[in-house]
Amino acid sequence: MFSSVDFLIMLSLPRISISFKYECHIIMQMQYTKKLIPGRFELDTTLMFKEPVPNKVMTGHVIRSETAPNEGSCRVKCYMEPNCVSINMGPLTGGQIKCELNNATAENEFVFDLRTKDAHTYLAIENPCSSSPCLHNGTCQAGFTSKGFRCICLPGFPGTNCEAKSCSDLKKIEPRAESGNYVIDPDGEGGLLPMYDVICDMTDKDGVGVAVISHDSENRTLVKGYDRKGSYSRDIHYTGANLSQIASLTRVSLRCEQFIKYECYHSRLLHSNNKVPFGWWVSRDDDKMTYWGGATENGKCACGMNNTCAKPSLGCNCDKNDKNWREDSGFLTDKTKLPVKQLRFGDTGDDILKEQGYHTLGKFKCYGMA
Ligand SMILES: [Ca+2]
Ligand SMILES: [Ca+2]
Repeated sequence: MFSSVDFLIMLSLPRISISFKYECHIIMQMQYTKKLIPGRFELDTTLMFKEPVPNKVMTGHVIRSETAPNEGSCRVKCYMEPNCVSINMGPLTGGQIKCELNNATAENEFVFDLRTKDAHTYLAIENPCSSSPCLHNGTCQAGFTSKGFRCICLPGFPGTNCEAKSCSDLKKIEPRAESGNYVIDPDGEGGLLPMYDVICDMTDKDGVGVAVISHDSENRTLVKGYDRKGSYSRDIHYTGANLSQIASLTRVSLRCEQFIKYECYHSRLLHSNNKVPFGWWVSRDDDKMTYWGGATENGKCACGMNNTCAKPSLGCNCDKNDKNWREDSGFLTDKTKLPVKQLRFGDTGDDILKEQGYHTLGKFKCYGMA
């Protein structure tokens, strides 16, 4: 709806737009070479000024005071100052007016900072920063990017809106951060969206800051009536994040883990005569994983690692395949494979033997800094 000019700034007073544009060019040529972070001009940024409010000024947020020949020049000065979002303009005296550049607008908590002052004018932009989108004391600058703002973040908070990469990063920078819901962005300014509502447990694992991702299959769940190998299948859906985001979290974390348990009654897990297991878990990249929690070797459960299984020649307690309730459980810890995407089981089809099992899969947790 707006025509394209060298750069575009929305003015509510069209008659001064020409001199305004001219001044912008002059100032830009002076400033262009010495800026490290590109300003509004370089990024072809738009500011939307609202209607001027006569006989008002905003107090307590002045970042700089300047003089200018007219209101349009004041707007230019605000445009050139990345933190400026509103202006107090004084009366014309000696051919100049005073322009106070403010880093806030009279909204939300600052609404009472707008005071009456005769012969002055308050002028504010449509301010996307008034909702404080930048986390962790990052500075919000209006008029940048397609969202209408950008965040200048403190070190250690690389996300687009100054999110931390992980709960451990957050805890390191803010040691007093408490357990609760946080937004983290494991790949920082990279293309993956932040993960919302991640629980950071700030007391587990000696208080290093543990990211906890929930899923829809945490309850102990019956497996019955599925005899063929892997004929029982349960997809795992994680809360608040997709598998790409979780994979990114595993890469920035030192350790990740997920508890897995199979309780069995005459239901084999990993052992079979032709080496194809009855049950397995599927990695995030769709690999069929044939070891169980607490083990690292294919065909083994935790008891198989230290030769304590119910039948010592087999790798899992459940592989004894008898009329006793048994269980195999432990933590999966290969962060290049986790989290568990799917669970598969079998050998629960014989009604006379009362074959059955229960699976339990814990929340996915990552902590430490890789
Ligand atoms: Ca990101
Ligand atoms: Ca059986």
